[in-house]
Amino acid sequence: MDARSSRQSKRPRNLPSADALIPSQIEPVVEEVLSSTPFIDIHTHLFPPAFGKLGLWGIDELLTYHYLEAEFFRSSDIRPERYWKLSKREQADAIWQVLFVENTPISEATRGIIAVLKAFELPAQSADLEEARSFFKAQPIESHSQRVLQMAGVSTVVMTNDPLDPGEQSVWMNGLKPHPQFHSALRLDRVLCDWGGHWQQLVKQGYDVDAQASGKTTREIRKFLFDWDERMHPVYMAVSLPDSFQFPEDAIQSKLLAEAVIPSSRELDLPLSLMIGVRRQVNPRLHLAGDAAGRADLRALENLCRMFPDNRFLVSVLSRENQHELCVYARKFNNLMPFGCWWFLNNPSIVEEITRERIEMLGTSFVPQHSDARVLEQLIYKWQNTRTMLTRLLANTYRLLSNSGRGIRRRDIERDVARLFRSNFEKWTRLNATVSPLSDLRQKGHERKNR
Ligand code: FIX
Ligand code: ZN
Repeated sequence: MDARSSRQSKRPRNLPSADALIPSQIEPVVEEVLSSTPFIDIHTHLFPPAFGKLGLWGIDELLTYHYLEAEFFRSSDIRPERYWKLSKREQADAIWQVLFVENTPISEATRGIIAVLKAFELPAQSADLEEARSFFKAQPIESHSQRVLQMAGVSTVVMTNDPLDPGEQSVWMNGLKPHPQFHSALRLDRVLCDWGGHWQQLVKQGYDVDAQASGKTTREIRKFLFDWDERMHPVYMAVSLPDSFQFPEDAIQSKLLAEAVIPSSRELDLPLSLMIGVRRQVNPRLHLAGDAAGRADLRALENLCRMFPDNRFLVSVLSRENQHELCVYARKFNNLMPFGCWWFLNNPSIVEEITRERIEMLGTSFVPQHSDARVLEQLIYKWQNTRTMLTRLLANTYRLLSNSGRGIRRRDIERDVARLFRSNFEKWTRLNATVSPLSDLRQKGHERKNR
């Protein structure tokens, strides 16, 4: 058979394959796949019940989230100093009154509270919080936390675990049974961003380090990291960095990164997560709500990716202006995995812009979102919003592809969604070896949807 007749006997090349979706099916299938695929939430500040009071949940914690506190001070005359003296319950009442009763909750964070109330069939317009309070009070935390993960469509969350946090330290030191759904991340802000304020804590833990990071210090920090790796089994090491971050530079931070953290994460085969662009405490009166964002010089990231090609970097940048550069660097360095729309970026308009840009420049080789949840039930609205936005965006992306001549099948969508929200991360971390097969998880996702 000559080449021409062989071509004629096949399906014409420019026709989509037989199982391709027709345009009107694309969006419903994308929605279905997104909702039945359990996501991995790769960065949160949540804890499982074994951490006791460190794990935040319930209506008072939801309302006193620092995102809402920042908004509260814009609409209330109460001075921060007075607010901090109130009990948690009084603070929550004040925020409810100002942001939900006296004003319409249209901001992203206030709308999130409404979505959580709705998810539990609680009133969203009452004058007080009594019904919500008694509902949460009646929930046993173990089953409640599993239910929330299920409602959020999340199989696994990654915590933020600081080995120098006094509250956490004792939990880890007393030996902890690993939780199947809460994985740890070894957070190194105190070590890397404020060595002067924390080196003595390492001394107390038995390491021979000094204030100038001289002598044996970097070797001892490596030992410290190995010991904590043994204790926590983290899925990555992490640090948040200011907009002024530079690497390399003549500073203790650079030395600790280059001689202790980066070699250890390589030897332990752990990625290093860098969250760049936070300006801590520009308004200390607002406590946790007092941090801001700044544009960073991503040449520091370029240097890290080039100088350490055998290390894997998970990277989120806080400034909107840095997002395009981050995509460009990800195209240059395959040891760089962009992730999430962090903090002030986690608003539908900005998430949409950033995610579209990433799809256009990186295909499916990034992790679109993490929740950064601090309060358990936030998982519900944050992941609901991500799924709503992604449905629109992915459906549009597939329609463009379909118009360009490549039919899109359900299994293509399933593979892409699994890659974006699971396997990119699994491949980079130890989760790879420990999670259940996606087919089992998807089945559970279907069960969730059909309940
Ligand atoms: O450094 C971080 O991990 C930040 O996400 C938080 O500290 C920040 O306060 C936050 O909650 C942002 O969403
Ligand atoms: Zn965070």
